[in-house]
Amino acid sequence: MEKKIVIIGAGGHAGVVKDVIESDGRYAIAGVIDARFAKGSLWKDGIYSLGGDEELEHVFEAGVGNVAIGIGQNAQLRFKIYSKLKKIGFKFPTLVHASAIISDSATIDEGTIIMPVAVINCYAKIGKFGIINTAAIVEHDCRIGENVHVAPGACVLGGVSIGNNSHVGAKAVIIQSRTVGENVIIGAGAVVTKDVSKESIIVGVPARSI
Ligand code: JB2
Repeated sequence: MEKKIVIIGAGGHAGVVKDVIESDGRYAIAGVIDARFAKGSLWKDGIYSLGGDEELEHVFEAGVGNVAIGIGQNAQLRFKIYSKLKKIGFKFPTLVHASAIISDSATIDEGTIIMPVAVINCYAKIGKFGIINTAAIVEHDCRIGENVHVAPGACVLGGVSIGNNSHVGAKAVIIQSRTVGENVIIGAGAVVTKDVSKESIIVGVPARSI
């Protein structure tokens, strides 16, 4: 019997997460949790809303033991939701789209979602509940912390370290062996050539702090 999973959030990112779950093939989607959609209303493609966050404990007690965080845009919110769901007892499977290429020697922690045609090369390590988004590349030996979002088309070259809660913008490039601190935002298209200290926002080519 397929195991059941619930998606938290029902916006744009959740739609891609739905596709990943279906492509991954190990879980049946029980519904979405989002106060924006009334309980019992159709979300999309035969998937219904189970109500808002106040329904989470009932959903868990009803036998839906797995969860996917379907909110992409806000790292703080993702962390808050992760902590709440963890307390209830949900499991956070790693979900991988069938088109992604992942080295056998790479490790990916719980709740991280690997989107279509992403590549994760050898000995890379990726922390909890992150997003490796569409067509992103995480090269060999990278160390990616928890709750990191590598946005579509970004390229993280070999041996890079990225701290918790950081965001690598779409099509950004981080040159090999650089270290990026926690809570950093790297703008879309930036080329990071130097180490980046925590809490910074950096943009441009070559990337500079703003
Ligand atoms: O606390 C919450 C909560 N806060 C917002 N609990 C639950 N269960 N749901 C919450 N939401 C819901 O997340 C909102 O009601 C909304 O439906 C959804 C966020 O949808 P939105 O489309 O605004 O953002 P997103 O995170 O799905 O997608 C953004 O980030 C992605 C990475 C967009 O910028 C996408 O284009 C981008 N690819």
